[in-house]
Amino acid sequence: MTQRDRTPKTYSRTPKTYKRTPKTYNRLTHPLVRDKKGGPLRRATWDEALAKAAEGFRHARVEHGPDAFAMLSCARATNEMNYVAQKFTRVVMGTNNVDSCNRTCHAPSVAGLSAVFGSGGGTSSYEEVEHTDLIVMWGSNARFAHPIFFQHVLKGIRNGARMYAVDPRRTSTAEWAESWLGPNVGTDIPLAHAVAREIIHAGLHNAAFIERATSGFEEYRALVEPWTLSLAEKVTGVPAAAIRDLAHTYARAERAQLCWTLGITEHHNGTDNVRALINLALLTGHVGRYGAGVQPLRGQNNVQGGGDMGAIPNRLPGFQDILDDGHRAKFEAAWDTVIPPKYGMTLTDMFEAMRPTAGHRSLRAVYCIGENPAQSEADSDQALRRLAALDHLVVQDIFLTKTAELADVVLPATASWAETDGTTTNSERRVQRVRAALAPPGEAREDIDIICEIAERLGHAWKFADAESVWNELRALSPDHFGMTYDRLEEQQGLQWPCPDLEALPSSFLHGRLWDPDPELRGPRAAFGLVEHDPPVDLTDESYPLRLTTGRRLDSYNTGVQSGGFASPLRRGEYVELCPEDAERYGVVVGEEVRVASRRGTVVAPVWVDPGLRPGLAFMTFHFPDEVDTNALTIEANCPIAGTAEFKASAIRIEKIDAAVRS
Ligand SMILES: Nc1nc2c(c(=O)[nH]1)N[C@H]1C(S)=C(S)[C@@H](COP(=O)(O)OP(=O)(O)OC[C@H]3O[C@@H](n4cnc5c(=O)[nH]c(N)nc54)[C@H](O)[C@@H]3O)O[C@H]1N2
Ligand SMILES: Nc1nc2c(c(=O)[nH]1)N[C@H]1C(S)=C(S)[C@@H](COP(=O)(O)OP(=O)(O)OC[C@H]3O[C@@H](n4cnc5c(=O)[nH]c(N)nc54)[C@H](O)[C@@H]3O)O[C@H]1N2
Ligand SMILES: [Mo]
Repeated sequence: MTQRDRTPKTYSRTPKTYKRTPKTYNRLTHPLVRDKKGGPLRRATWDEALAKAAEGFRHARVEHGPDAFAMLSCARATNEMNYVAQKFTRVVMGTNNVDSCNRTCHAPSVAGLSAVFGSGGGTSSYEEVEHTDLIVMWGSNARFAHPIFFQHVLKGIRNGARMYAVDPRRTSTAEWAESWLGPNVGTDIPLAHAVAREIIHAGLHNAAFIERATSGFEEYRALVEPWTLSLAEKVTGVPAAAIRDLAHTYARAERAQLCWTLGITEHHNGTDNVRALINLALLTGHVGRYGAGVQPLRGQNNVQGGGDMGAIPNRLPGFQDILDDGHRAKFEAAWDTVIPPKYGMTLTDMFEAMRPTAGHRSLRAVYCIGENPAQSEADSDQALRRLAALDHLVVQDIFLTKTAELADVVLPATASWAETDGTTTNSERRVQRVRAALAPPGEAREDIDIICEIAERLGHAWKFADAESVWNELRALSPDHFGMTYDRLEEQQGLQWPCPDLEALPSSFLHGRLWDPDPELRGPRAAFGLVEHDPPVDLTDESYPLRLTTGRRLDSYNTGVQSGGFASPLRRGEYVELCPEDAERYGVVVGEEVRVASRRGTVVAPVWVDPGLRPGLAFMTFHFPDEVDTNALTIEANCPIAGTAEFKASAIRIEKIDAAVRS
């Protein structure tokens, strides 16, 4: 293992000094309303809560126009619920302002893949990593964050595949890799460009594929030419020999899977990072064949499906462009409405439009279904202030989140998992059925029913007998989903899109067309992305000398609402993780509380020591924001193409808390 000279990982037990008690979340069992801003939330009947929710939305639309409204749709809920949520936004409220947490994670993957291949899905299936020769996990800790996918990876390794990991931290995933490359945070473009240059100089690129199926190769060759192995070593910190080895191994592999996640996307230039990786697949022809492909592993159980259902500001259901007159006309006829011929606001735009100081606070009313932006947005203090300043905030959730605590109306929903019928779509584009097995707690109601009740109060009586009738409305409007009836989904244990045919089974991988000898059937060329290195926005300096990167642990989930509330022997709570050298340098020990400061905020967190980190690099999760609000530290520097924030790169300092001051 390259860069593996560091001492092996040791996990000490949770130190006794960790005294913070977990906040407990109980399921929401009845609606809540707030009579006036600043007042308390009180119990209400469904009728009262729904009427108040609807009246606030009506008021915003009448007083400030359709774009004063925005919907945050739930990436954990079903496809059917996401379809209804975007329909509510477009038909009832007359705007395309609908988005979800896809914006905070894989929007750059969707933007990058769409720009190159015309569609935003990962190109391969899970089973293909079992039948490939090389798996590269780039900026992805799948062992922790995608344990089911990782089972397929392990099977692939058992079948003889090699695995490489590219991550600044020697993660649990890297432990399984044959080779670990540890670049400095935010240097993936130089690393990818150096890999490309080495492949070209060694004559290992796939000239026939490049000639037939791609465009922009000569410009790309010129762009990567300065990135020699030694320059790349200097910028990325990865030894030249390891870069050379990755280049040769990737180019020589018969079939290779390039998988990435947030280590690539959560940067101010996330889409450029994605393009830099796709370039490598184009250069070697590792795409459009069984076992070879590019795969962003999506985050939430249905974040792929939410986007496919049109719960994004630029696409109608079935990934159909809103700016296309023909697509709009089809939906306008089906829904008897007029769809604004412009893209709506992304989640990032929404927070900008909420700014109370902006003079024209253009966004006034938000319907937030199953998202917790008060704790998941970068620079969370700012996000909280903006949410609190809205005229009307309706939160529909299964728990009373920090976001719900700010709401004017709180609506208790059923959980998509085990309490709801419908479908969800995973990272390999596979649509699968979910079924209600448990009764909802208290008065909680299904997400779809609640949205339809509000729609009805605003003059749109939609009659959906069940989830299947929503799905059939979608199927009639989305050619990619037309062939997936509930009966077939049941029979086949799920189907992958595109599935336009009621009989034929869909292909497990995308873009096989690129290999077709017939230029007509081959379709548009895949373009190399001419992207340049651009280091993180939040620079380290004398005052903020440490690079903080944030991410996940196996035992907890996102803002912790669904995983953090119970005391479990597994629960470690939040720490600021440092390498042994830095712990020694700052004179701090495991369990000792320290002040962690960035240019945006300060938190107090106990120290953890992880030899998988290197000097100058610190790590925190965002799983326990009620105890340590990590996002008070992160920077809201967004990718201009996808709107994703640079959660992966903040500059911080660690301060010892003087024992005398503390007591
Ligand atoms: N257990 C668990 N599983 C989850 C979740 C959870 O909260 N808990 N959340 C789900 C969600 S929403 C998502 S989006 C996925 C996310 O899944 P992942 O993206 O795998 O998770 P992260 O830990 O956020 O980030 C992955 C890695 O990026 C690395 N990284 C940081 N900066 C850089 C960089 O500049 N370059 C490179 N190459 N790597 C870098 C980090 O060290 C980290 O190991 O996980 C999903 N699965
Ligand atoms: N520092 C830092 N911050 C990050 C990230 C990072 O890596 N570092 N990652 C970002 C990423 S990738 C993501 S995806 C976001 C996640 O950000 P959010 O989506 O805001 O956070 P979650 O904790 O996943 O919130 C999920 C909510 O959905 C509710 N819910 C679950 N199921 C249902 C259902 O069926 N119906 C309804 N109505 N509600 C339901 C839960 O109760 C919970 O309140 O965080 C982002 N923030
Ligand atoms: Mo995510």
